[in-house]
Amino acid sequence: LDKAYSFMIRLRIAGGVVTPKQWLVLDDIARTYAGNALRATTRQTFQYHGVIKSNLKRTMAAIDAALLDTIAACGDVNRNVMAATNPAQKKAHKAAYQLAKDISDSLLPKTGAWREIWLDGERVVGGEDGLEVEPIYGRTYLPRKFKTVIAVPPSNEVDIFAHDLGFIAILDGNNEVTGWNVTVGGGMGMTHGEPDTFPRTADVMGFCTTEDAIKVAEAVMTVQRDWGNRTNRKNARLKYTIERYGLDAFRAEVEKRLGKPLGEAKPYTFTNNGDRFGWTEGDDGRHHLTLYVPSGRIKDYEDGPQFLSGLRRVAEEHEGDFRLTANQNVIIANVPEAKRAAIEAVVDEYGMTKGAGALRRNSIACVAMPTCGLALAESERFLPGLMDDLEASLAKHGLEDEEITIRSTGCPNGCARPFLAEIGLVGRGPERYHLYLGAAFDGSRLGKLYREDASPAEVVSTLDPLFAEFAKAKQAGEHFGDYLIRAGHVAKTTNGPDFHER
Ligand code: SRM
Ligand code: SF4
Repeated sequence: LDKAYSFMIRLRIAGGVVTPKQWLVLDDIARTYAGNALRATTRQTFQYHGVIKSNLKRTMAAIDAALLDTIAACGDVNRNVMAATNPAQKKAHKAAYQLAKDISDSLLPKTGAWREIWLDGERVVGGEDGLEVEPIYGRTYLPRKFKTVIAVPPSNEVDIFAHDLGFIAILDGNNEVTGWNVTVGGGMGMTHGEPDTFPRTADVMGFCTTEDAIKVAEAVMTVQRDWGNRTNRKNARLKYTIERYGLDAFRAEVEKRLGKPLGEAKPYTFTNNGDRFGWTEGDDGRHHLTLYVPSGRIKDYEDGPQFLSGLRRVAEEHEGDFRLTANQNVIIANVPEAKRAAIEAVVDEYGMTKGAGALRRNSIACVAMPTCGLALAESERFLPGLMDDLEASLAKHGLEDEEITIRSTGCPNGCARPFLAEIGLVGRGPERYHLYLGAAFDGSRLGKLYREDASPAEVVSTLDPLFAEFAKAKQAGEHFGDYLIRAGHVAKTTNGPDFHER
């Protein structure tokens, strides 16, 4: 008898756009092989948990039948490419989504191994020594994972500064994209007690046209392929390469490979890194409904929202599409006026949530226990209870409507991008969290370690007096993270190397 191994499967869904037809297949897979749950991730895709080994091939075949795959969802390659979801900015979203798809396709490993292994495809024929040679990745792929995102201001919902490579849409007065600012060298992961490892916000490196964007992506990735550290995985992400060589040298090499200089970066403004909830109307008259899905866990909750069944019902009659957001939420997008009431009725019937309190609306928790082997503490199962207590504390100080970002992870790998939340909680051990404060509400600045190894109760008792003070002293429009810096509670982090300085 073989052991009862079970697996996590992660899909590749560039830009997080899923058709109703695909949704129904993904739902079937969840019901048949994956414990009746779909997990929307912080990279706009889905994971299945608990797929037993003997069902792996069947699950992959079903994924393939939905015209989806899991290629490059993991590994030292360009991962799922994210794009801004705002369907209300139709033209800009279309351009961002197109670029995400094009980059995803062009940086995708060309190997046929996935089909060979999972779908009994034709045997992969390699070079002289039988090994396949990838046109971009070569024989040794990248030194480490590589992540690309596309943002459309004013929303920074994709957290552009958290990723290796980013493109910020530069819009003209008609909301048309005139080109892209290029960002490089962001990343979240670090190791506790190892100050040589740190999260870092990306630098804005220059500007390019849509025509050049794929070549720019290729150039950035291949410089990292050739310059990245291959002897120490903890120092291998692009953020460390840029720290080692300097941005100027990195840009010069990218321009050399591109065959032309990048343009001067153009002005842009971000306002927030969360989602919009409830209904919005697009510039083409279509309607879009963002649902709040706690930690992206789409299932039928006992005595709670019936997300799995409800979204299945929506998919059965929906003519538009679904969009997964980088904050683990789901948008029922492109609903014609005539269908809006019917969708609304299904959402209500199944108790799906069109919003939540201000803190919850701005929350993300990574999976952590029980499935993540790297978790040092709870996260997805811990954050809701903590938020109950924090919401009570905020209400006590009249701050219940204050938009404050909060994110938790079970370890410092940073899968919920906690260092870019105004309240960041990072697991240290059972019931112990480092508390990071002072990040920017628009996702442009990292927080700082404020309190070490706090229990959940200590997190609340630490934040309560800060909320009280903030309620009294905040200036008009001032966010919590900015206030804490102005009041001298935490020092400002400027980039990454100064992240550990207190
Ligand atoms: Fe992550 C590893 C879950 C987004 C940084 N991440 C893992 C693994 C696969 C654990 C493992 O290697 O054994 C986790 C699986 C847990 C489980 O039980 O499902 C895991 N990461 C997730 C997800 C599901 C979190 C979520 O709750 O939504 C996200 C899936 C992304 C996707 O769909 O592709 C997820 N991970 C992220 C992000 C955020 C992002 O990409 O926007 C980050 C920080 C950004 C970055 O990469 O810098 C992130 N995950 C990591 C790292 C640390 C990387 C580093 O540079 O140090 C690891 C560990 C590693 O790579 O060695 C990791
Ligand atoms: Fe696991 Fe750590 Fe990522 Fe959370 S942050 S999912 S605990 S690897």
